[in-house]
Amino acid sequence: MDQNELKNICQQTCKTANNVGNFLRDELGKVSNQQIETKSLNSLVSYVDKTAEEMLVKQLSAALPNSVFLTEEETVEQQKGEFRWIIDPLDGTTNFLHQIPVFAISIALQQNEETILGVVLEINRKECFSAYKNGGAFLNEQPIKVKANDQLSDSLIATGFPYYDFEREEAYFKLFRNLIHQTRGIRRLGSAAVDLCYVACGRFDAYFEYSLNSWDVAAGALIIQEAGGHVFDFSGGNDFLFGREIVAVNDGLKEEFMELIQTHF
Ligand code: 2AM
Ligand code: CA
Repeated sequence: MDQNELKNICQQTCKTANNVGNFLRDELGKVSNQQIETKSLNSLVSYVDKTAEEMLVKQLSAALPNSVFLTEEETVEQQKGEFRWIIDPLDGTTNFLHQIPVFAISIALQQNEETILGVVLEINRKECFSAYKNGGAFLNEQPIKVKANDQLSDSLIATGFPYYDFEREEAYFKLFRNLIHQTRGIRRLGSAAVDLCYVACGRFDAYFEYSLNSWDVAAGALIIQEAGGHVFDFSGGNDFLFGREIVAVNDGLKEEFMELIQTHF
C-alpha cells in the first residue's frame, strides 16, 4: 500500500472511530449490572463492547475489502491475512462501566504482520491520535512528538496496576516504589491505549505494564514510534505486541528507564 492510500485509510479509520465513539458515549450510564458479564477475573464486558466491535468490523471491511480481523470480543472470525485489523472496540471497559471518563477505541492495521496504521480515539475528550508507517503521528491532525526530557526527576510515569495476573507483583511493586521516589509521580488511567498516546504527545514521559493483549497496544505502539519515542518488551527487545509486556519511553530517558525496568524484571 503506498503512502497516499495509507493516508486515505487512516482518515477513514478516524471517521469510523468517531462514528462508533458517538455510540459509546451515548451508552454511558445505560448499562445495568445484569448486562455486565465477567469474562475472567476482573475482566468485564457488556453488549456495548460487542456492538461497538460489530460496527467497527462492518465499516472497516467496507473501507478495505478482503481485510481480516483480530478483535478482543471475537464477534467476527479471527483470521490471518495480508491486511489484518487489530481492534479493541472499548479500551477501558472497567472505567466505562464505572462512569470514569477515560476510555478509547483502538484500531491498528497490519500488512503481513507489520503494523502500518494506528488510530486511538479518546472518546470523551474527542482526541483522535493517529499514525501511519513513515508518515508521522498526529492528534486531531496536528503533528505530535514525545517529550524532550532526559531527567527522570522531571518525568511523569504511567502504568497499569496488575489486576488479574499477580505472578510478577513483587518485581512490579519494587519498581513502583523506586519510581515514586525518583520521578514526579505515577498515574493509572485504566486504558493502555490512552496511556500510550499520552507518551506519544508528551503528556507522560514513560509507561509500563504487563499482561496486556495485542489489541490494547498495537495502535498506540506505532503512534509512539512515529512520534519519535520507543517501545520495548521488558528485555529491551521488540516482542511487545504478543509478548504481554510493554515499555514506552521518550527518547531522552530511553537508556535510564530501560535500565530500571531490567533491574527489576
Ligand atoms: P480493556 O478495558 O480493553 O480490557 C489497563 O490496565 C488495561 O487493562 C486496559 O487497557 C484494559 O483494557 C485492561 N483491563 C481489563 N480489565 C481491567 C481492570 N479490571 N482494571 C484495569 N484494567 C483492566
Ligand atoms: Ca476492550
